[in-house]
Amino acid sequence: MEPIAHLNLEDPLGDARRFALETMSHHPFGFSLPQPFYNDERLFQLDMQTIFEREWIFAGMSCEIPAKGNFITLDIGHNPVVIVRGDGDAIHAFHNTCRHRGSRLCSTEKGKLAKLVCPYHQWTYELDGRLLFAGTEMGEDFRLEDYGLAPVALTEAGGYLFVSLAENPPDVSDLKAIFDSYLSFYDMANLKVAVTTTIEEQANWKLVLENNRECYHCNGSHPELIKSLYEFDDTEDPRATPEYRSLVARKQQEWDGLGIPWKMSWAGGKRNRLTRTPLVEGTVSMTMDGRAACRRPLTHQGLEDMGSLRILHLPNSWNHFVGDHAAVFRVLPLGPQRTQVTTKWLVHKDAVEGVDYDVENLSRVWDATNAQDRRLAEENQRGINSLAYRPGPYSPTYEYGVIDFIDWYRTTLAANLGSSPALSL
Ligand code: 3BY
Ligand code: FES
Ligand code: FE
Repeated sequence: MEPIAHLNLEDPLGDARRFALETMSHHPFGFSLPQPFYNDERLFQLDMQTIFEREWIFAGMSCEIPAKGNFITLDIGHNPVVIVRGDGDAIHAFHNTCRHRGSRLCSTEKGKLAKLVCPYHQWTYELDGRLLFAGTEMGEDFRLEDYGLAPVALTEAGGYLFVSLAENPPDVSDLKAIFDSYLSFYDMANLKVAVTTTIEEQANWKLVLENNRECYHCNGSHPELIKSLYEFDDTEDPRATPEYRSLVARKQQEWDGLGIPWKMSWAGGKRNRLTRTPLVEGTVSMTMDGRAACRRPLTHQGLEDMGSLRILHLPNSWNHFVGDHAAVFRVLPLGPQRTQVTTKWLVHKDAVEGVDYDVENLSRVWDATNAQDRRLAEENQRGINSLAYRPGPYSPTYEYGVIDFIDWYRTTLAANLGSSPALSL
């Protein structure tokens, strides 16, 4: 496909780009960002161009499209994307826009179809994107093969689906390796979504991520979550108490004996982190009573106390896998101060609702936690919008995860600004 020409007469983001590069080059390490990064429309657009249209974005799980013709959609800013399973287990991702006059093709979040048929004038595409039918009135020179759907880069890693809108997406081999190895332990092809929630937070996407990257606020804000989750973000948390460290050592020995992977792994610098941490002693799941919410395990092995496998994917996902279910979170920016957060609770596909699990019990802890985090992020945004806001220091021990996220953000922003011909100064 021809590259898309950008209207660049006045270079509307030129100032934003210069501001971002200039500010980032002086920004003190370990401090929150200057105000415009959290609330300005132009810097938001810059984030979309340099991060969300370039990096690998968590889209969904392959178990959501188990059969040929199953699809899911998502919007990355103004870019509707559709992911569909085709022949022979192949998964395809496309820009969800018709090659006739651009209508969006699939308008629901998920579904099943035999072909991709445009609702406007019924141009019809094969599941691999080839245009099959465009009526009989397109003129003699019209060639179906010139109007296939525009592909979007897709990576499947351990049952996760990532898409990148970039022409040359970042290398992803290390991501694939760690996801495939960690998640092979789970029956990923045989999971299903038990329930999904989508909330909109009136806060910049980076505030949603920053809030997730620390548990400084957990004791004060998350009474349900701290019943099962320790405030330590990983097994090397600098604040970890001797009791926690000895619990970690004990559990790791136990997990080694059972063949349950737990080692902390990184990919893409600070982009991905996978690690298993113990749950609060006496609990095996993120539920109100700490007991499993689903009788069917996620693994082939059965229901052991396997703590939580915590998966971080920047810029837009965090995840918890406990023995009986998983909670996967997807963040998509909607505007400078608006962010969509979608949570999916996964269980084994053979688990029967009302018999093996109860949706309310399954989702209660993270439903409450999401609502609490939403209020925190929104209050954070309101205060940042003040004339008096100045970047403030992150705690090196309590907020090292936030420091890592901001460091990833500024490095990625600078690298992508510098490397993109369309965006270079
Ligand atoms: O568990 C999480 O996903 C993050 C880390 C700590 C706070 N927050 C709930
Ligand atoms: Fe899709 Fe016309 S816009 S068929
Ligand atoms: Fe929180």
